[in-house]
Amino acid sequence: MAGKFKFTFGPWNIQEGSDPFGPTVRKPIEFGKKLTLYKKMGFDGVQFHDDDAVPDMNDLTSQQIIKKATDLKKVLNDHGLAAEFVAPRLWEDERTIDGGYTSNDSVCRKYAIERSKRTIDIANAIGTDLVVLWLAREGTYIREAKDSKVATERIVYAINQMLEYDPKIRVCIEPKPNEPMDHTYIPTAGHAIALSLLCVDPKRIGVNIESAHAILAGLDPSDEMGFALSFDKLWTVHLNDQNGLKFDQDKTFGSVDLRRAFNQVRILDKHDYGKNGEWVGLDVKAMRTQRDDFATKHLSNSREIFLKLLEISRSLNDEYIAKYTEARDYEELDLYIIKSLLKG
Ligand code: XLS
Ligand code: MG
Repeated sequence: MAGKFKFTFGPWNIQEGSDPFGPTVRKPIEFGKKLTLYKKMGFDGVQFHDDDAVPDMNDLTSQQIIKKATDLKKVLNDHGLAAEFVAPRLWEDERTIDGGYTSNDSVCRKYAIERSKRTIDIANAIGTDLVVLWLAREGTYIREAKDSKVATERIVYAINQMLEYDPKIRVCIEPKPNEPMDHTYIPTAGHAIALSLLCVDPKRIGVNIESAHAILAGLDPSDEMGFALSFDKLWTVHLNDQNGLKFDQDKTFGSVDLRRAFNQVRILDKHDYGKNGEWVGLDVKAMRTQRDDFATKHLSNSREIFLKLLEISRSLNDEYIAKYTEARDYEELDLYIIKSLLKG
């Protein structure tokens, strides 16, 4: 019997609806209020960017950052919530305009590494050993601007600095092929795992598969998950959905392609994802049209859809599946899966 899944999301998943073409359309919800919503919606863990945990951290000393993060840990405890991971937000500062670890400016690269060390301090203070790296601007708009071999070496160097800074910290790469960049250097799970082999302690590097990011790379998210699982490197997931090759939509899980969502749930369940404490993260965004009073439904609905698909997956008759695959009758298998999804 597969384990019971536990769910997380980040405070950025409840947002005010701004997009590149228009301002916010909903009132901000303060962080403390967001924390009260987690348990009500069936979520037990919180994912953080470093400055979600400690706002304005660039204006604080390391000691002040640790103190604020330690205070946050008490607040999380009061709400019965655990911190899943912390991710350095390396895409908003003026020193990361050209990327963080791969910037062409050595002063900016140094900033990115120092900032990542503060992220590790925050992770330790709020009780998690996991740091997620979404390598947002580690790429180029034009090929000639950066050298991809040097860029890869610079990412390895930065990760090594983090691994050496803290011998217990684990680093989890969240691949994405594009946006905000034209192309990024670590677009898939395969790239992330290959990169880990160049680092000083490959065992402490894993992968966070985000459904939409895999789809943008032209891949099936469940295959990306299976690949990472076969290396024991699937340490967290960011489930959502994506309608074709366009900007990163972060749609409600299963809302575009139910079968694709089903296969993600199935591969996780089949291989006991969660047995080492891994969480199911839902990196989803409310539609801009959603009113203030129901702007969290994308989260509770995504969780509900996950659990419904789990039920369907567990109800499948393995004998039928074995029979159809042995006979190489994939048409019949296809129909069986479609009918099961329709019934569910
Ligand atoms: C962006 C990512 C980002 C990371 C955490 O697509 O979802 O928010 O998950 O840094
Ligand atoms: Mg994500």
